[in-house]
Amino acid sequence: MPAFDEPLHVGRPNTGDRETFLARVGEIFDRTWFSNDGPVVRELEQRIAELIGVRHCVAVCNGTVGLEIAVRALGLSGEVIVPSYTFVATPHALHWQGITPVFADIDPTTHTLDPAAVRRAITPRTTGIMPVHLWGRPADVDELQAVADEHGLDLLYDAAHAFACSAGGRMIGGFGRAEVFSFHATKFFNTFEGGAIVTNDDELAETMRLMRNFGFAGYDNVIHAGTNGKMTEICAAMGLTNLEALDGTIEVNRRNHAAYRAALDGVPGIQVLEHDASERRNYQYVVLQVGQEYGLGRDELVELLHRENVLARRYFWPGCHRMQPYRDLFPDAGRHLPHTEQVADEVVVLPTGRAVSPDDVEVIADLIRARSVR
Ligand code: T4K
Repeated sequence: MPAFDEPLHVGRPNTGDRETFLARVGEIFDRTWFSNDGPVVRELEQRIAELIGVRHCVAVCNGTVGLEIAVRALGLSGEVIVPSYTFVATPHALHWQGITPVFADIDPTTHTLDPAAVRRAITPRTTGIMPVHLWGRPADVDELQAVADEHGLDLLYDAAHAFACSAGGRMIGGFGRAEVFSFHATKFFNTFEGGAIVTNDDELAETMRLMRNFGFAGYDNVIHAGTNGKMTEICAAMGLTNLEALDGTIEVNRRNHAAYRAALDGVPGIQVLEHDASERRNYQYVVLQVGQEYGLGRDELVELLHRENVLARRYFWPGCHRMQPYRDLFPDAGRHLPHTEQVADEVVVLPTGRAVSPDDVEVIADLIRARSVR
C-alpha cells in the first residue's frame, strides 16, 4: 500500500472561494462580454498594478505569449542571454521569434543567473538579458542592471514564479524594462491559464497593449503588428477570486515550507533551498537538493516517492540546453554550464499548497528520512 491513497501533486492549483468565483461567472454571462479588454480584465490589471506598485499591468493569455510580446515590444534581436536552468518557455520565447538564446550559467546556491557568466556571454550581437527569478527567488537585480547599463542591453525578467515576491525590499515586477508573470494553473497565483506583463514604461506598455490585440487602436484601425495575447473575462474572474485568497495561500505555503524544513533538518545529503529571510516570498516551491551523502540518488528518491503516491518532480531537468532544438543547435553548451548541470541533476520539488497538510509533510519527510545514510 502506498503512503497516500490519492496522489499528492506538485502544482495542484490554489483556489479562492468557489461561490465568489461562480457569482463572477454569472455576471459575465449576464453581460455577455467575454473577451477583448472587458471590465473584469481591467479590474484585475488595476489590482495587480496596485499590489506590485507598477504603472502598468498588461494581462495576457499565458506567460509564454507575454514573454514573446515583451521581447518584440523591446525590439530584441540577434542574441539574448538566458539561463538554461529554467522552464523551456524562457528560451522558446526567443527562438520562436528568430532570436538566439545564449545560455549562461547560474549561481549554484541561488539557482539564478550568475552576472559574471552573463558578462562572459556578451558578444557584439547581444541585445538583451532575460534572467529568471527562479522559484520566486530574486535574481541579482542590482548586478544584472549594472551589466545591462555597461553594455547598453535591455533587461527583461521572466518573473513566472515570482508573483508577490520582493527583491531588496521592492516588489518584483518593477525591475528591468519589464517583467512577465505566469498565472498558469500550477503557479502560486493562477487564472487557469494566463499571465501579465508589468512595467513602469508608458510607451512600452502602450505598444504591448496594441500587440496583444492584433495592433488594433479602434474599430477597423490597425496601427501595429500584433498577435492574439488577450486574457478572457473568465480567467480574470478566477484571478480576482484568487487575489482575494492570496494572503491565505502564502500562509499555507509558508506553514508547509517551515514544516518541511524542520522535518528535513540535519538529514545528510538533503538540503532545502533557502531564500533571503528579509524578502517577501510566496513559498510556492519546496526545492530539495540531493547530494552524494544521501542514501539514494536523486532519481531513485523520485521513484521511491512516486511509488508512495508523492508525485515529486525534478524540475528543470536536464536543463534547456539538453532539450531540443537547443541540444542540436548548441551541442557544446554544457561545457560552460557546470552549475546548471549539477543543480539540474540534484533538484527535487516536493508537493505543497492548499492540498497538502502538515501531517502530509510529516509523512513525506519520514519517507525521505528513512532512506538517508546516517
Ligand atoms: N517561465 C518559467 C520560468 C515558467 O516556469 C513558465 C511556466 C513559463 C515561463 C511560461 O508560463 P506559461 O506560458 O505556462 O504561463 C508546468 C506548466 O505548464 C508551466 O506553466 C510551468 N512554467 C511549468 C514549470 O510547469 P508541467 O510540465 O509541470 O505541467 P504538468 O501538466 O505536468 O502539471 C504539473 C502538475 O500539476 C501535475 O502533477 C498535476 C498538477 N496539475 C496541473 C494542472 C495543469 C493540477 O493538479 N491541475 C492542473 O490543472 O508544466
